[in-house]
This record gives sequence, C-alpha cells and structure tokens, in this order.
Amino acid sequence: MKRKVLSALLIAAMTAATVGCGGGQQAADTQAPAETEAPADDAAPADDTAADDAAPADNAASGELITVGYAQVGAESDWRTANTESFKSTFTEENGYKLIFDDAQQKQENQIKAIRSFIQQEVDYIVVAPVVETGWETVLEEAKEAGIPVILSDRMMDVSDDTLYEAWVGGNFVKEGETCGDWLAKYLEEQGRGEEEINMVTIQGTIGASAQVGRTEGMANKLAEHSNWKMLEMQSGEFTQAKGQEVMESFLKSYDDIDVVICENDNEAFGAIDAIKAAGKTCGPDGDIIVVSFDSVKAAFESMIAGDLNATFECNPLHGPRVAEIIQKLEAGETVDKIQYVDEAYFDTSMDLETILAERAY
Ligand code: GYE
Repeated sequence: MKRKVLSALLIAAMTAATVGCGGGQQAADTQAPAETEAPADDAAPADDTAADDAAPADNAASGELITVGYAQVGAESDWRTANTESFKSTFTEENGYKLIFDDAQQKQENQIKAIRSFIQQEVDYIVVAPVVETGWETVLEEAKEAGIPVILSDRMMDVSDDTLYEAWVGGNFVKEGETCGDWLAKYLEEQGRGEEEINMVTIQGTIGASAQVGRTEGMANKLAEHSNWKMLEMQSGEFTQAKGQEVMESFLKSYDDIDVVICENDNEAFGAIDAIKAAGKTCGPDGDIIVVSFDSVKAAFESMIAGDLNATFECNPLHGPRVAEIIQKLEAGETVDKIQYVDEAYFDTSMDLETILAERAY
C-alpha cells in the first residue's frame, strides 16, 4: 500500500495532473511514506491473552491498510493451526491490515514462490515461518532490493547476513529440549530408575527445521549428562500424526525394549500412542513406555488426562500479535529487538490438568 501511494505521488508529480498532493517538488522529495510519521499504538502484550484482542493500529483509523504477506509452513499440526488462526485473527481489516496468506504444504520451494509473489504484489511486509533453516539468501536479497522488510516468526533462518530480516520471534527450541531432558531425569529418579539403563527413541520433526534442530540438540545435551541413557534411533515423523505413527510402528518392530519415546511435537505423539497400543503395549504414567512431546496443545492435555502421554513441553504458537507489535514499531520508525524469545512452560500428569486445560488458548 505504501509503495502504491508513493508511486501515485510520483506519477502525480511527473504529470502535474493534480494539485492535491502539493506539487511535483514536494512529492519527489517525499521519500518516507506518510503513515510512518504516525505514532504506533501501544504494543500488544506478548502473552496468550493478546491473541484475540490485538490493538487496532493507527492505520486502521486512517483507513490505510498495511498489506502483510504471510508465508506459512503448512497445516501439519494442531500447533500450526493455532498459529495460522493467530495471524488471521490479528491481521484483519478491522485492525488495519490486509493479510495475504499462503500455505506452503511443508515445501520450501512453495514458500520461495510465495515470497516472490508477495514481492510482485508489492506488499508492505513479508512474514515467513521458514520450513527449514537454510537456502533463503537469494529470495531475501530479492525482498531487500524491492525494499520490503521481512520478519521471521516461529522457525529461524540460517543466513550469513542478518540484515536480510528485521526481527525473529519464536520459541527457544534448544531450551525446550533441555527442559525435556531435565524433566525426564527427575521423573526417572522419582520412579527409582535413576541408575537403570534407559532405552530411548526419538521421532524427530521435519529435518532441518529449527524446531527439530533445537529440540534434538537440547535433548542431546542432556543425553551427554546421563551415561545410562541410550538413544537407540532417531527418525523424522515430519511433525504429523500419520508419520509419527508409522515411525513408531517401525521402531516397535526393531526394538522390544523401548523405555522412552521422545516426540518432537504433540501430533507425532498421538500417532506414536496409537502405534504402541496397536502393538499390544501400554504407555503413559502407568504403562510400559514413557511418552513425551513438545507444543502443549489442548489435545495433549486430553492425552495426559487419558493417561497416555506423560509430559508435554510448551511451544507458544500465538505469534500474530507479536509480529503486529514488531510491524507497528517499524512503522513508527522505532528499533526492534532482533531476536525475541517467548517464555514457555511444561506440563505433566502431576498437575491439575483439567483446570489448566479449561483456560488454555490453544
Ligand atoms: O512444534 C510443530 C509444528 O515450528 C514450533 O512446527 C513449530 C513446530 C511445532 O509443525 O507442531
């Protein structure tokens, strides 16, 4: 929108066809779009409650919409659905935005195409939740050349030049993995299994995605602290329930002594639990196999209440208001923190899960 306004002004200046814009000289000198001078609304707080009530931006009042292209990963998990919903409910016309949403179906090539199409459409901001970390330099250079700021959300990009994006907001995936390892050590200790040889398998996320890389690394850091823990095998379940089930079925065929399965998201755990039950085994606090996962979506609480899942390590998907806050600061010409981690907790069956679930936003 801004660029369109600017080029309209320039055309007006060149043709001198209108008087409303104040004449050619003034229009030609106008480098900064008018709305950047308006102060931004108070930033929406970065907590769960912010999702549904992001403050309308000043641009809403002025009738000038900010166009945002969001290159989303896909629709592979409950987490992703909550994340999409957070963007759609934040970037509304009522709040002063026009959202162009693209679902890449978990394919980087689709995301690159989407970003190029956003550039062509001259959006004001590009937001990307990158499927994987590497391979983004070229398309980000193209966005930079077009003068369109890029904001990363959820997963990170591994680029040598960090001026290619304005800011990133998401979860601390290494920390999530380490929290999982610490929880497991404490839990096994409480069960009197602190010294026992523990056999584990991991159903990883999409290989090369930050959430996979970080969670695997965090757990590896904890494995290094426990010589009695053995990682039998790791395989990707692509962050989906169907693939999680398939991978667990194959693990159960290969190993008859699995003590722990680490699932890099909740949906993979739901699939793994189905596979465990189908193989005639049990899981959860009273079962043969300890199952842990990441995200803490509502269905994970139901699974813990049902006695299937032992624990889930939170990853907050409600990034819409957080990205809106970044955009409003940029609009106001303010600086933004380059890397913004979101605080996250964990949940297990020792807690009052019904009460927590009743108040859960996703
Ligand atoms: O854990 C998973 C989703 O990148 C944090 O992606 C996100 C992950 C999340 O598919 O459920």
